Amino acid sequence: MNASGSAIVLSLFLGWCMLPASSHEQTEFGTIEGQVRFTGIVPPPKKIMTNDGTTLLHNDLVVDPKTKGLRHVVVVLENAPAQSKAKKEDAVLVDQRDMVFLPRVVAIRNGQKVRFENNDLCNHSVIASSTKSANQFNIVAASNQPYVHVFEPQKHPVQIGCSFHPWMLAWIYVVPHPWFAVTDAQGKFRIERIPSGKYSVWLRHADSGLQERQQVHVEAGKTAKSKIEWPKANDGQPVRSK
Ligand SMILES: [Cu+2]
Repeated sequence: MNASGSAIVLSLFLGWCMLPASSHEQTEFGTIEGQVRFTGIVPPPKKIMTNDGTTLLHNDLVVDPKTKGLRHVVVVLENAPAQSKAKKEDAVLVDQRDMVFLPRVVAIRNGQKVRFENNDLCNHSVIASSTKSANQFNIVAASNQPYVHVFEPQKHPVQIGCSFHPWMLAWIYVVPHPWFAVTDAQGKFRIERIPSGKYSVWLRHADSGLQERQQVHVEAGKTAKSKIEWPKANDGQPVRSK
C-alpha cells in the first residue's frame, strides 16, 4: 500500500472512531436535569419521643444549607406514554432502622419489587394505604423477616406507615414508565433517555404538599434545564398530600 492509501485507511479508521457510540440514540432521546430549591425559612425539626425514651429529630423539609436544595422531591414526566412492566430490575429496599423508614421517599417503575426489611430489634409493621386495593396491605414486620410487594402504578404516592410507631412514614411513587427521579441532598435530579417531545413535568414533595408543574421541551441529543424555587411552605403550614 502506498502512502496515500495508508492515509485514506487511517482517516477512515479515525472517522469511524470519532462516530458517537450510538448516533441513532442521539437523534431521538434527550435529558432533563434540574434543581429544586426551598428558599423560605426552614421550620425547626420536630422532636419525637420513641417508646424506649430516645428522641428522634424530624423535619418534613430536608434542605441543604449551602445550596438550599430540597431533598425527596419526586419528578415525573406526567404525560409520557405507559411502558411495559420492568422485569429484571433489582428490588428496591425500604428499611426499618433506628425507628424510621429508610429511605423516606422512593419512586419505582411499574413491576419493580419493593422489599421491606426490619433491621431493628423491636417489631414493626408495614401499613400500605392507597385507594387501590392492590396497593393496600397491613403486615407485622418482625426482625429478619423481609416482605416483598409489587405495587400497581397510581397517580398519588402510596403512604407507608407502622401501626406501632405513628411517626414512622414513607412514600412510594409507582410510575408506569421509567422517566422519573427523586431529588438528592442538593435538590438535584436528572432524567435520561427521554424520547424527544413536549412534556408536563410534575414535581411533588409529599411531606409538605408542595408541588409544581412545568412544561419542558425535550430535544434530541440535548439537555433541558429546569429550575424550581419554592419560597414558602404552604402558607407556613406543611400539609401532607393525600
Ligand atoms: Cu415501627
